Amino acid sequence: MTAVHPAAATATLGIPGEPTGTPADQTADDSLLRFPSGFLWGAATAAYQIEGAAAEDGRTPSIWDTYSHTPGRVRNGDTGDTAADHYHRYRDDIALMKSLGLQAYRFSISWSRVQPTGRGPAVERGLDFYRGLVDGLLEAGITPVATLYHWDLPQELEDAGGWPVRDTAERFGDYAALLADALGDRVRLWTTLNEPWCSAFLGYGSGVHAPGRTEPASALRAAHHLNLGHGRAVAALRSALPGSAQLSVTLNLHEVRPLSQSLADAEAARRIDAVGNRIFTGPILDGAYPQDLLADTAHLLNWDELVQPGDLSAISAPIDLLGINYYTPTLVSSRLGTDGRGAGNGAATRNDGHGASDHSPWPGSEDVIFHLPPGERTAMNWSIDPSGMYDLLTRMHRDHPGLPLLVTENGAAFDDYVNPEGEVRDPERIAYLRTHLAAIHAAIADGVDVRGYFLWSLMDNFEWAYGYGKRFGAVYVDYATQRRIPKASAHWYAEAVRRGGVPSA
Ligand code: IFM
Repeated sequence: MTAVHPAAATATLGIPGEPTGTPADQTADDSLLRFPSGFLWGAATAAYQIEGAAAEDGRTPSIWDTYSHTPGRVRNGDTGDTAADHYHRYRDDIALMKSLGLQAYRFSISWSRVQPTGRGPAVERGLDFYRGLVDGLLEAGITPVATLYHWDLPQELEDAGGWPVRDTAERFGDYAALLADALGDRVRLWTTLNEPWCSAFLGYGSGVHAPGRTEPASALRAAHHLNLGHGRAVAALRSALPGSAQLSVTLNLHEVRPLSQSLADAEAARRIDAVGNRIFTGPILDGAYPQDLLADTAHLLNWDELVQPGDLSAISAPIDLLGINYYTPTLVSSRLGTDGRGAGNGAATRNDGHGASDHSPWPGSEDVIFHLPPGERTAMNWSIDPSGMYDLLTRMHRDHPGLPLLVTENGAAFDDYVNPEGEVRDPERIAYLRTHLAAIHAAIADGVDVRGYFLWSLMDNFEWAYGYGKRFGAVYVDYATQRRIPKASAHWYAEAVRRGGVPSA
């Protein structure tokens, strides 16, 4: 068992515990929606999106290095080679977080930086970067939240078959053990995977993410091996970390809504819920793949061969928190059994909001049509609907009572710019954050156990296939100079953190 590092022992770790008080208790100021004390207020980033230093200190390429360097894959030919240069500027970035009063920072670890090629011993220089980052956070009084995997598989592991092959899950377990050893004395809150749906279905289904493969069966196989990798990582972390460590996985759960009350549209929603959500919550939280998912995809692969004895008990090892990323709801209808309408309550689209491709990221459910709901959208063309946050949180609480939830990502891209006064005014983002936090507050008031909120993102960064064109940050990054300019939303969020709540209107 790892001993506790002195910096961690003395720091206020802000580990999400039982919230004390409920929003309803705290009505001293009616204009403020006050969150329970102990609610953790943070911001999130991911390694490939901000670090840069792609070839420094022994780091080897990940699938995202390969993908972004492949012409035509990423808008404008952007790559993560330099990104926001966080690898060299992390001390300043910590000071910035401290100045904003952030209580927690969720970051991811680049696998190929700490274990080049994905196998064998760790590289100390790579680990030293994360040790320095975590120590700096602890010294600043900011709780570090480490995500082991945010989509950047070492290229050598992809060359050996990637997530569709079982060995990758075993390698992930080894990698987790190595990190528990290196950082387990100072990081208490761990997330195994970020959004495995994207890794499996955008990476191996529609191909709009690295490694860019378009193989429906491989996408399903990848999903199972990501689940298994999560289970292996939980086992490795549990056996090495102090009992106070808290383990989680982060899912981008889809708040799926049928376009109409028709049976066909309800069936479309069921299918997307199965292959978008329950393919992960089923095995991880309930110890089984849903029967309807198995039936929907039986023509694509033999699940009995894929899922080996012992897999489901490994995958369903208890976790302490479930991380949920929510941005926008998913509105669907069925091509079958309808009148072939295109518009209805919103324009029908091949694009489900995850990037256009001739290949579906929904294996077995290619007949589902996606719709853009009317109303306001972000720069990603994602509809703005905080009711989706409320509905998703209450559903997860209903389906998995007793499991604390953490909103590990939420935020919006807008077309931000620096005005002549040198400021970035982003009232749309402030409205987005306020209404989504109000939705979380309402869920808590209705009994949902939500322990914290991580704004996506701390700063502008490499938005995957969209490159640097989409800005999700609360802090603006001028990529030419790497100057950081807190947007109006950063100041607004700092005030929310300071007051422990958001204005009611
Ligand atoms: O930037 C991404 C992040 O890497 C994962 N969740 C969604 C964000 C916005 O698209």
